[in-house]
This record gives sequence, C-alpha cells and structure tokens, in this order.
Amino acid sequence: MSADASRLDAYWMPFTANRQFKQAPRLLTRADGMFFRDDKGREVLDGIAGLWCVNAGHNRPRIVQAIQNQAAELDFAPPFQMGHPKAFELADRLARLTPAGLNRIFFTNSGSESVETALKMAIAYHRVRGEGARTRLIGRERGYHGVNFGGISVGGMVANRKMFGSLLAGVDHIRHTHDAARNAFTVGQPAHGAEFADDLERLVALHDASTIAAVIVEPVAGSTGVLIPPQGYLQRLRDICDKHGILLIFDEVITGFGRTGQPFAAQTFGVTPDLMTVAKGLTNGCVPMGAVIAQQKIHDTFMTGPEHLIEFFHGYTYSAHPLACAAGLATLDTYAEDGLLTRAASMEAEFAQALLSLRDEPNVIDIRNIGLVGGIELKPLDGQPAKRAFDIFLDCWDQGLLIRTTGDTIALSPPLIIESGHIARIIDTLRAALRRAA
Ligand code: PXG
Ligand code: PLP
Repeated sequence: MSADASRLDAYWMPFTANRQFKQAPRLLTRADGMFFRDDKGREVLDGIAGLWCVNAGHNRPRIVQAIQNQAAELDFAPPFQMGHPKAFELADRLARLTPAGLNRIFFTNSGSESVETALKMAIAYHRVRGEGARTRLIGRERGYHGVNFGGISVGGMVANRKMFGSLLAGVDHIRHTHDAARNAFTVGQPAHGAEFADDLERLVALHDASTIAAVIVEPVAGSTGVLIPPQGYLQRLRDICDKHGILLIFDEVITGFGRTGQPFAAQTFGVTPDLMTVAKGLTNGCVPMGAVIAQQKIHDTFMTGPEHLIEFFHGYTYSAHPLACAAGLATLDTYAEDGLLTRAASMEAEFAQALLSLRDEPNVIDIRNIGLVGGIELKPLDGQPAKRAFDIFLDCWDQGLLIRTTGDTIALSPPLIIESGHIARIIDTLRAALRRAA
C-alpha cells in the first residue's frame, strides 16, 4: 500500500497522533517470531510483543492452524443459552493455571470489557449477598483499566478521563505507588512504599466499608509507566480488603500469561485476588478475547433462585467466540510446549542488567523492571512533556525497533521467546537513540 495521504483519511486511529501518523505512516504488513516487517520490507524488532499481547511471538504455527481450522468448522455459536465445546475446554484449562480458588471464567472480548464485567460482578455479588449498599468502586491514581466508562472512572490517567464528563458516580482512588525519591533505579520490587496501601484505610474512614464493593489495581501498572509494586504492598492491600469485606480485583490484562515470570502476577507476588481480569496474552493477541476469573465462592453466590432463570444479566454477542477459543487453546498449548509462562523469570536478571546499562545515558532518571517488563523514565524536555520519549520512539522505528512510550517513560515488554541477541539489539538501538536525543 502506498502512503498516498488521501487513502489514509477514512481510518480514525485509536490512541494515535493521527495527523503526525498520516504524514509519515508506519505500516506493518507481516510478522514472524520476534520481528515485524513494514510495507517497505524492512525488518522491525518487536520490543513490546505487539501491544503487550503477543507473548509467544508472532505467527506461531499451532495457533495459525487452530484459527484456520475453527473458521471452517464452526464460525459462530450464540453464547446465550447455548454453548460450544471449546469454550468449556478453554475455561477448564485456564482454571488449572490460576491460583487456587480462582476457577470460574467469564469470557469477554477485550481488557476493557473484562474490567466492566468485573466491576459489575463485584457490585452484583454484594447485592445478591444482601449487602446492596456496597456499590462504591475504588481505583488507584495512575491506574489504567481500559477505555469504557467504568474503566476510565476507576482509572487514574487524567488524559483518559478529563474529556468525558462526569464518569461513573461513587468512585474514589487510593494514591499511586510511585516514589522516585526513595526507589529510583531499584532492580525488581522497590523496598519502600508498602504503607501506600494504608491509603485504603483513609477511604474506608471517609466512606465507610459498608458502601465499598471493590478495589481494582494492576499488580504492575503498565500503561502509566511501568510501576512495580513495593515489597509488601499488595499483601497489605489484601489484608485491608479482608478486614473490611471489600473485594480485591487484580487487573492482569498486561501481567497475565507469563509477563512477570509466573503465569499470573498473583503468583509472582504471592497474593490472591477475588477477581482477576485478563485479555491480550490469552490468545497471544491473535483473536480478540478477554476474561474475568472469579473465585468459586463468588460464582456460587450467584447460583441461587429458580433454576430456569438467568443468574447474571451480562454478556457479549462474542463472549467465548469459537475463533477466540480455538486460538486460546492453541496459545496455552504453545506456552506449555515452550515453557513460556515461567521463561520471564529465567530471563529477568539478564534483562534487568541490560536495562540498567542505560543508567548513565543522557536524561535517564529512573529504570524499573520485573520479569520481561522494563521502564526507562526520561527527564522531560522543558515545556514539552512526552516529546523527548516520542522522538526516541520515532528514531527507534527508523532503526528497526518497535518500543512504546507513555509520557516520558519508554516501556519494553518483548515476546517471552526473546533471546540474548535480541536484548542486546534492543539496548544498543535505545542507547544510540538516547544519545542522539540529548
Ligand atoms: N487493563 C489493563 C491493565 C491494560 O493494560 C486494559 C485493561 C484494556 O484492554 P483492551 O484490550 O481493552 O485495550 C489494558 C490494555 C500501552 C497500552 O501502551 C496498554 C494497553 C492498551 C493500549 C496501550 O501501555 N493495555
Ligand atoms: N447495540 C445493539 C443495538 C445491540 O443489539 C447489541 C447486541 O445485540 C449491542 C449494542 C452490544 O453488542 P455486543 O454484544 O457485541 O457487545
């Protein structure tokens, strides 16, 4: 496809600087393993697993075959009052990967839909139990929970919220966990900040626990700049939730499926939530799919009343879509065959060391890591926030490397199949770009 500007007009691109893009389009046309190809035939190293989702790398034969076969066998099956075998099989397989107790799976089509589903489930759960006053939802500053109204309401990114009116009522936020003064350049989990969880006690004192349904946090905040939970923080949040009967929701859309070194961050950090949202790596990014994974006790609470009646009035036309289920099953097979759900743990030290070698490059003010996630925070250009990082993103693209930036933080989340040579290439390219941008 040519870069003829008029042919690019009709597509209003998501989360994109549309005018900048259409002046100099970046078009991806093929992908395999660790690499994309662009429309000019250039090879581009994928430093971010597509968008934190292609955890097994691109074009995996098992997954491709499964999707092709499924399209020819059963293209669609209505998900309401009907089922198809692969939906049950995928749910059963997922329930074996998750922490004990988290074994009831509700399918959606994205992370954003998973978040809406989990928030509704939490409020309805309390109501079914006879605590209908528990409707308040608590998020966290600098949280990202997708783009639907519930998700931006509990989310904590001002740009995603300020344009969209009054949002959902009855939402509040605990403070974020970022503390550069005490924790800059920490390898892995920061030592300081477990006490930030006590901010939940402040909100309980303000609103009373009897009005609070749930707290939702990302175990590792990705989109807001790779914020690693301080040691002890998540456990403290769990304890406070337990004390007050508040459900704890982990949004594992990014951290799920091996990103932090275990199948789920709940396992990496040893803290089990009541509800977990996933998407992205569930199908290796190949077909849109998400899920909410609920504690059995939450599911069972709904299973009352006359048996012919629907227990939870919620669902999507494409919940458990056959193509997504086929892709999901083949993805779990691929993860298992290649040992990918724990590979980030064995690569973590090498990746961290490579990242930290950028410490003394120009304008680097912090480096953060866990598993195969890295964040490199830059000093913003005076009066032009986000510009320095975006310029480095463009430079890296020119040099054949795809990275992500959010504000002035560079985020790396490569496919979990990454080898040492790829790590070296990512770091060398970034180093050169940082020097050029100085
Ligand atoms: N929750 C979390 C924690 C996410 O990271 C979503 C929900 C929403 O998922 P969907 O599938 O509706 O996009 C996400 C998605 C970035 C970036 O650059 C991250 C996401 C999406 C877009 C960009 O970090 N994460
Ligand atoms: N809008 C209308 C008019 C619909 O009929 C439906 C579903 O039937 C939806 C929205 C929701 O679509 P989905 O189930 O794909 O989320």
